[in-house]
This record gives sequence, structure tokens and C-alpha cells, in this order.
Amino acid sequence: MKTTRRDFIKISSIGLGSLAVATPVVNYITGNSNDNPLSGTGKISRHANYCEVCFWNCAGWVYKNEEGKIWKIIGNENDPHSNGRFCPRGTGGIGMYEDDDRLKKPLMRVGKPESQEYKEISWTEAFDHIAAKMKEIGQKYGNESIALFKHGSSSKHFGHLISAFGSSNQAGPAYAQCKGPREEAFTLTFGEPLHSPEPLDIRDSKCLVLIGSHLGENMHNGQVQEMSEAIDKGISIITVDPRFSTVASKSKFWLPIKPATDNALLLAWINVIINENLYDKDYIEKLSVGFDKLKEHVQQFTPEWAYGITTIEPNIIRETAREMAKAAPAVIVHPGRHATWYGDDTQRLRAIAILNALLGSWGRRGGFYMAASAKLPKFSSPAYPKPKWGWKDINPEKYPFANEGVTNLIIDGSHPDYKGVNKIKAWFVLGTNLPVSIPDTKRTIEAIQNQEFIVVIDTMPTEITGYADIVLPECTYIERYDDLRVLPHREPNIALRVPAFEPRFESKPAWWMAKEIANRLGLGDYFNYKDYSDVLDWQLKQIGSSLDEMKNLGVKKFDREFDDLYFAEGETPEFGTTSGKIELYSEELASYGFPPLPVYKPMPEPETGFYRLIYGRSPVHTFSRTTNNPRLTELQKENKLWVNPKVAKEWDFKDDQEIWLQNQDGIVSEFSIKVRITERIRWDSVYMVHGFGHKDKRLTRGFGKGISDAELITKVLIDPESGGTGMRSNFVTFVTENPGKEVVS
Ligand SMILES: Nc1nc2c(c(=O)[nH]1)N[C@H]1C(S)=C(S)[C@@H](COP(=O)(O)OP(=O)(O)OC[C@H]3O[C@@H](n4cnc5c(=O)[nH]c(N)nc54)[C@H](O)[C@@H]3O)O[C@H]1N2
Ligand SMILES: Nc1nc2c(c(=O)[nH]1)N[C@H]1C(S)=C(S)[C@@H](COP(=O)(O)OP(=O)(O)OC[C@H]3O[C@@H](n4cnc5c(=O)[nH]c(N)nc54)[C@H](O)[C@@H]3O)O[C@H]1N2
Ligand code: SF4
Ligand SMILES: [Mo]
Repeated sequence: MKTTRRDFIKISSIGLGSLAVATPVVNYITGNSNDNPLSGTGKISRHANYCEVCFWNCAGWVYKNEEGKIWKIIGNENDPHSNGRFCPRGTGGIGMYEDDDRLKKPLMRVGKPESQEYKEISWTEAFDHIAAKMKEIGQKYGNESIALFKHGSSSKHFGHLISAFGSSNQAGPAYAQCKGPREEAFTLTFGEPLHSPEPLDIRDSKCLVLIGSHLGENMHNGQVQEMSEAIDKGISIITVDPRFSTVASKSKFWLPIKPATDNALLLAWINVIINENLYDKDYIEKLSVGFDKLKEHVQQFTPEWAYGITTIEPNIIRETAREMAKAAPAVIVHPGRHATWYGDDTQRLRAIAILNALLGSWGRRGGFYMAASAKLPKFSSPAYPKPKWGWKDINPEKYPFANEGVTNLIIDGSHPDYKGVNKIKAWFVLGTNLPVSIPDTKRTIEAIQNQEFIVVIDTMPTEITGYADIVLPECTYIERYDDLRVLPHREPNIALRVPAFEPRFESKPAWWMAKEIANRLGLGDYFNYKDYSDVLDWQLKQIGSSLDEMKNLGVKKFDREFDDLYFAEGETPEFGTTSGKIELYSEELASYGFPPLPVYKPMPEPETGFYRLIYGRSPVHTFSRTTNNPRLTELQKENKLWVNPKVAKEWDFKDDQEIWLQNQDGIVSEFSIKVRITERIRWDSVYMVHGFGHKDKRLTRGFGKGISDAELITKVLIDPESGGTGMRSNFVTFVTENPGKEVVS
């Protein structure tokens, strides 16, 4: 049967399994964004925004109805991230605004540090207290001892504040818990990271290789849309996943690999592509270094060798390698995004980068295009003071290739067991739910308890807020200005966010909070504006636009400076690596004692009765940030545990039976999870969606619904090159009787 784009969209809702789909939100998913409700009524209004439900940051319009109430959010047709369509989560973003469980007023902890009792305070009290504490801690330990954990658009404002105060200790989970190893592996190989959105030319690709990347469940909008388009045009997809993912059902090949063995498959593919002369000789000869060493290195990694490790048959390994080569250079071995799996992640991503190089897909149509960003002038602000030390100095021996703040290193510097001199003593946390997003929660909490002061800026009472001394309620993205979205794409472009509503309750935008704190610290010069719209208007005027124009457009595209989306025929481009070439062999890695050519390292295996815990995304949720959302919990309120029928039989499980999980370190899940018996998962693993099992009772819809994978991730395998925390190294067994754990909340 021919696959159509509609089929693909349908399949992603089929992928929702038993979820209720007859809700208003679903209508928006396929809803036509062309129906212009502005016509005729005169009362309905639309307001430019870009979505903050995930970091694809699709641009769209927030609509108000005749009564001035929120009506819907839809995509902006001119936006290359959304192409006029939002994913189900983006559509459900209005639930973030509507949620009555939101943080409403600034809160201050009362009583002992470990108590979770708070009193409401005024904004003035909150700011006076924060500024006084910052001064006190700065005087005692140096301003560098204050760190910022951050995720999301508004974190920039607190990043600015902390930098102005004199600390560069800033990090977010989007690096060491997400794409860190990938960015460093691609930088080592091609001289530049991939950024977001990744410059993948999926729409013109003929073969897409997905190693874990579960597009369709991972709803990165533009990529999913381009993949649907490419499916229409007959793209051949090779999916490597121990689980029959939604996209596996759209693939020509599904390789149900034994988890933790991908490096062996990648090396065998490289072996076949080189030994069968399937690589792009001209490209490799002109543009790369180290081919001979690579060729010699991979001789040992035959498909027969890989079969014993991966359980993928040698003829399938050969056939899929030929399939890629047939499509080259219009082929993409997808680099994935959440790359922190097994602690050998820079090595795996190096193998992926090298495979793309051999196929000649970098800089080629249907492969990786050369992205371009719009250029915006910086709003004037004094230079930052130079900190005496930064996060790298917490342990200079660790993670030599980390180019962005490593959250877990800052946690090391905050922990009571830290012996170094560069101690962290206070945290600001904005837009990240650290107990859920950083593995080894126990260690994170020990680090928190070793701090003299913690401020959390959030929209919801999620787990992290319970550890704060002061909680500041931020308004949602629908109620505030933020920076212009400036992200790379085929065409440089910018997108605007304006408030469609006054903030609900007493919530406020982060830019205002940062500015008020700065004023109290004598750093007002760094926030030299009245309202953030002044900054936007000034910046826009410098590039020939204005706030008014952008309010009407939402998105503006600019011409590329050069016609260099792909490499020109015969061109010999220079790469940002040390050699100026694509580095198949990395002298740089060698110089730090790391393998200069990718290697396979066997990983620990589960004991009898234990199964590897793997996790991924639901198409209707983002991490833990949406699992209390009134719109999105209607679509899916809990996660389920995927269990293979063979395992279910051994344990005598029935579908929807409630069980608890216990990991290799004896940690038992706080809540229970329903079993989903399915052939779609290997017998050696179990699978769940991340972000459920909230432990804070103030989250009335999310509390106790399903299990949090994070609480079972106590064993972390850290990638020594980048600091990325491998989290798929945990094994669980089943507990069928209620262990009667008390919920502390
Ligand atoms: N709907 C939705 N979409 C999202 C997000 C969200 O929260 N919700 N988050 C966004 C973010 S920030 C990120 S980083 C991305 C993450 O999305 P991806 O980068 O696609 O995530 P991965 O963790 O690489 O992929 C999860 C898949 O890996 C499979 N897997 C597990 N172990 C192995 C293994 O050993 N080998 C192989 N080959 N596969 C394995 C799982 O079965 C699952 O299908 O998603 C983004 N998109
Ligand atoms: N076990 C496990 N851990 C993981 C992952 C996994 O799959 N499994 N995925 C990893 C990946 S890929 C990533 S990118 C990270 C994501 O890590 P996080 O970004 O920490 O993810 P969330 O759980 O969504 O937490 C977001 C927090 O920000 C708050 N928030 C939402 N919007 C706003 C806002 O506008 N302003 C403010 N101030 N706060 C806001 C939410 O209420 C919530 O408390 O997690 C990583 N950690
Ligand atoms: S992919 Fe979905 S959730 Fe993410 S920014 Fe776009 S619309 Fe929002
Ligand atoms: Mo991520």
C-alpha cells in the first residue's frame, strides 16, 4: 500500500494506543490553519508567539475569541519550523496558560531547610531577600559560587543577570543530558555542531537511517513533516530500535537491535561500505583525513562479528549498508538528539558522523545542508566582569571536549563530597525540573541540601520547586515578551513572541524579575530598558523592521548571504577542524588519550529476572512539563510499561495489570504502572515514556499517574569526552505486591 502523508499523521495518532482521541485538542492537530477567523468578526484577535512546549520553538498565532478569552494556537504559515501546523503538544500549549495548578505568588520557605512548607510573600520581599542573599554569599565565597541551571527562552534573562554578577557557572539539561556528545562528535569530525533545528535535508533525502531517533513520537515538527513528505516521495527508511516504534512501521527495514550495541552495528556498516567500495571516493579523498587508518581499523568489525553482539543478521547488515550507498549522497544517518545513552556516546556519534562522511552526505542535497542564521545587533549593556573561575575549573581533568556548561559537573562542585576549591554555594534554577531531568536524583538532592540558598523560577509547582528557599512564579510564554527567536535554517529567519494576555495570578515575566534583582544589586545598567518590548523594537529597527511590523508578520525571513546551502560541484570547502578537513581519524581525541577512531565497548548486562529500562517520548507530551497540562492529560494521563509477551507469560501478567518496579540498586518505584503486553518490544528490555509519575500533590492531574523513569536511573555511565550522562544503564525487575511506600510530598 502506498504511504501517504495523511497516513503518517494517522499513524502517529494510532501510536497513541488506547488514548482517548475524541477531544477538542485533536481537532486542532489536523485543523486547517487557513481558516482565518479574523475575517468578518472584527473582535477576534491574533498575537504572534513561538511555542515553548518544546525547543523546536515553532512560530504561530495565539487567537483570542470575541470575549477576549484564549481560543487556540495555530502555526504560522511562513515559519520553517511549523509550516503553519503545530504538533499536538503545541496545540495543547494553551493548557499551560489555563492550568489552575500554576504557581500564583512568590513563595518563601518557612521552618527547617528540609521542610516543604512555604508562605506567600510580596515581589518586593522576594527581591530584597534574594539580593541580600546574593551579596552575602558573594562576599563569603565569591560571586562565582552562584550557579544557574536553565532551560528555555526566558533563561536568557537570568543568564544575563548571573553573568553581570560575575559568574559563568551556567548549564542546562539540553547539553549533558541531551545533545552534548552529539555536538562534540560532529565538531570533532566536521568542525561544527548541529545545533537546533538540525540541518537535515530530509525532504529531499532518498534514505533515512534512524538509530533510536523515534520521529513521530519525538514530534520535532519540521522533521516529522519533512519525513512525511519524503515518505510520499518513496524515501527508504531504516530504523534501528529495540522497540517497534511508530516510524519502524513506516520503514523498509526495522533492525530490532539488542540495546547498547549500536556501536558494533555502526562499525560493521563502515566495514561493508569501505570493503565493498561503496563510499564516495572523490569526496573522501578531497575532503577528509585518516581514511587509510579507518580502513585498517574496521577490518576486524565484520558483519559476522557484529551479528554476535547486535543480534542483527550479517546479510541484513550488508543489505542495509548497500541501501544507504544506493541513495548517497541523498542519505541521512540521523544523528539523533537525546544522545546520552551508554556513556560511550561521543564514540557512537563519531561513528555516525563518519558514516555520513563516507556516504558524502554532509553539504549535499538530501543529506546535511549548510544552515544560516539571521544576525541581530546586541542591545547595549556593559561588559560582564571576568569571573576568576568557571565550571570547567570545578574539575579541570574532566570532560576536555565539553563546550557548554555540564550540569553534573556543577552538581559535583555543589556536593558535600567535593574536595576542590571552586565550590558552588547557591543555585538559581529556571525552567528545568532537576530531580527529574538529571539522573541520580539522590546526588542532586544531596547537592541541593549543601547549598546556602536556592531560588527556583518556574510556572508550575513541579518537583524542583519543593527544594527552593524562594519560588518565583513566571508567567507562561503566552503572557510575556522574550527574545526574538533566532535559529538556523535553510533561510535565515526570526520569530517574535508577544504577550496575548496579562499574566494570570501574580505571575511575572523573567526579564522583569532579573531586572528588579539587578537594580537591588547595583547592576541596573545591564538592564537599561523599561519594558522588554523596548529592546525588541530597537533590535528590529536596526535590521529594517519594527515591533509593529513583526506583530503583523510573526516571522520574517531574510536572504542568505551566500548561495551555499550545499557544497558546489568541485568545491573544496574548509572545515572548522584542526586539519581543515573532515577528520575520520581524530588527532585531537588521541591527544587526550581517547580512541581516535570509534570503538565498541561491551556494556553491563541485566541479571536473570531483570530487564533493561529504556525510555522515550509520547507524541502528546514533553518531558515532565506537560504531564499536568489539562489539555494534554486528556489525551494521555499516564505512561504504561511495554513488556514482551514472552516475559509477560513468565510473570503471568495481564494487560493493564498494575505493578511496581525495582532497579538493580534496590530502588522501588514510588507509584505503580500498568503493563502493556506487546510484541513491539524485545524480551530483554522494558520501555516507558519519560516525564510521568509526578510526586508533588499540588499537581492535581499529574500526581501519582504512572512512573517516573528518573527515580529508577541510579546508575549513570558518564561519557568521558563530553560529560554526557548515559541513562540507559539501569535494569529493573517487577514487584507485583504493593510495596506500600509512603509518598512524601
Ligand atoms: N513528543 C515529544 N517530542 C520530543 C520531545 C518530547 O518531550 N516529546 N523532546 C524533544 C527532545 S529535547 C529530544 S532530545 C528528542 C529525543 O528524541 P530522540 O533523539 O529521537 O530520542 P532517543 O532517546 O534517541 O530515542 C528514543 C528511542 O530510542 C530507542 N532506544 C532505546 N535504547 C536503544 C538502543 O540501545 N539502541 C537504539 N538504536 N535505540 C534505542 C527507544 O526504544 C526509543 O524508541 O525528542 C524531542 N521531541
Ligand atoms: N530520565 C530521563 N531524563 C531525561 C530525559 C529522559 O528522557 N529521561 N530527557 C533528557 C532531555 S533530552 C532533556 S532535553 C531534558 C529536559 O529537561 P527539563 O527541561 O528539565 O524538562 P522538564 O521535565 O520539562 O522540566 C521543565 C521545567 O520547566 C518548567 N517550565 C516550563 N515552561 C516554563 C517557562 O516558561 N518558564 C519557567 N520559568 N519554567 C517553565 C516546568 O514547569 C518544569 O518544571 O531532560 C533530560 N533528562
Ligand atoms: S514541535 Fe510541537 S511542542 Fe515543539 S515547538 Fe513545535 S508545536 Fe511546540
Ligand atoms: Mo533533549
